[in-house]
Amino acid sequence: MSKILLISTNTCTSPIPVYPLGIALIAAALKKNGHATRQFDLLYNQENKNDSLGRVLLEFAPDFVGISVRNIDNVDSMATKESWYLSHLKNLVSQIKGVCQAPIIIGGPAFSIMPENILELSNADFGVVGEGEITLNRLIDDLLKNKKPPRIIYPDKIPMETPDFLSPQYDNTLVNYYMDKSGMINYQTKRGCPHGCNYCSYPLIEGHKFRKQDPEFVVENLIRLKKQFNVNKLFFTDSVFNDPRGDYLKIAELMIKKNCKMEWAAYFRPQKTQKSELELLKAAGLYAAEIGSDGACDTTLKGLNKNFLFEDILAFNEACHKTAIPCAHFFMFGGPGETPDTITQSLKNIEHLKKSVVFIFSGIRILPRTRIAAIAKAQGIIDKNDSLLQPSYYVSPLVDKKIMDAKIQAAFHRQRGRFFPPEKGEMRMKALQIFGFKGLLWDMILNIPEHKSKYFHTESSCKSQEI
Ligand code: B12
Ligand code: SF4
Repeated sequence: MSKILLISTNTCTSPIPVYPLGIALIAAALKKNGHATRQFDLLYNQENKNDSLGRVLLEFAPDFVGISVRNIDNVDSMATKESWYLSHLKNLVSQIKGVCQAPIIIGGPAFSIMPENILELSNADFGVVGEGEITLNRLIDDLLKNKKPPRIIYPDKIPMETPDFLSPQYDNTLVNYYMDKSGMINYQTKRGCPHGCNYCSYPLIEGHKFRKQDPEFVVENLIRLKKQFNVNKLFFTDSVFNDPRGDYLKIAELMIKKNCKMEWAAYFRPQKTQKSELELLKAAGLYAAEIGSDGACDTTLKGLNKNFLFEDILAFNEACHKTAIPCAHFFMFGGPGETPDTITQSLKNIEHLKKSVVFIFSGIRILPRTRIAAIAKAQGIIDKNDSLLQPSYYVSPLVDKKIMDAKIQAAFHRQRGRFFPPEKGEMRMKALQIFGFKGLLWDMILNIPEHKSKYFHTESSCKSQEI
């Protein structure tokens, strides 16, 4: 048995602080292989100084240290605050090396997007790309047997499938902390995404095929979260919750059957979804839907390879409206095919999205190994040797970014629930947090009468009466 310290480096709190689910799953996988783990969260630690990393390293004396890196930057070309999250990584690794000699292994979604560069930047000893449950265990076994594994371990040709999935080893202190800070914990019901949107890194992190957990297993874990940790609000972190085959409905049905009584939110793809399906999801606790609309007219949707039309976005919005499910659309302006005309068209189209919140990003963060990176290279927007570690944004050569931004800003001026630049939305959410509200928070802006907490009174719903 070895001792492994797992460190989550994510200290970003915008739009909400996010429970470090990656290390909870890695901890479960290591435990299954007979190892002892300790989870250390840098965000929690920033506020609760009683447990310094140095002291934990000395007391726990790990044989291996695992570092989880979630974000590279905040993908916002208009950010005015510090928005690159890797600057402290090298320091962290050298601090650990100063205190202990355990090999340092790095992983996580950000790492998986640019493994070579982040390994070099951090000076960690090894890196694991993609899901780490099986590969990290194998790497540790190899190191214990004095084998000489490669510095970067790439995902297995055969990824984890349904029976391999584990229950996350949620940490009690961290669950309490995140319930207090953001009012929710997260759970992943499936991995992968078969859709081929041309800017998206998700299939690179999790693979190109949905790999789903058994609904019974999902709901068992949710009930455990509720019983053991008193969690009543969740975010399903799946790339796309509504898979085209409709397996997500089985989870909802089972949540109702097993009387799960939890509120939850998730990412949805605006594909044909019946009102009856949304009613089922709502009955199962869906309180807010985040919609990956991305393009606001057919030309830009095509440019992003979304494979749906603006009428699908409208129909999904309408179905959410009819079922009183608050929904938020996320759009990116400036993608391939954007022109002054498509900007005008898109802004007009967005006006039709009644009873919804809209967040707009200007330009698209170019990530390596995506199709948009190839387009950007071909169009001379980025240099072919650009590592993309520092953010570069795709903006269609057919538009002037300044004029585009000004046009969006003018269209959204003083409009309720329309957020541009993204920091405007963040400020609004932070203001709500200051008043003690918790959850995604944008859903509260909509003021949908039927949208109230069905199952319990959260601190936020009580406080809302005080304001
Ligand atoms: C769900 C999600 C959100 C939700 C989270 C809700 C919630 N309560 O959890 C919301 C909408 C809030 C959100 C916000 C943001 N997100 Co986000 N999000 C995701 C998403 C889809 C899933 C992340 C997740 O939870 N996965 C499930 C867990 C279990 O997987 P995992 O952490 O990857 O862990 C596995 C492996 O990585 C590995 N692993 C993890 N740690 C370690 C450690 C070691 C040692 C090893 C060996 C392996 C290992 O093994 C784990 C198990 O297999 C990813 C995309 C994706 N598909 O990964 C983007 C993603 C992580 N987000 C991203 C970004 C940028 C953001 C924001 C900054 C966007 C913004 N401007 O608001 C914010 C930051 C929020 C914050 N406070 O950190 C980027 C990060 C990379 C980048 N480009 O910088 C991603 C990758 C998407 C992208 N654009 O490419 N996000
Ligand atoms: S944007 Fe969404 S639907 Fe498209 S590939 Fe990425 S995760 Fe899949």
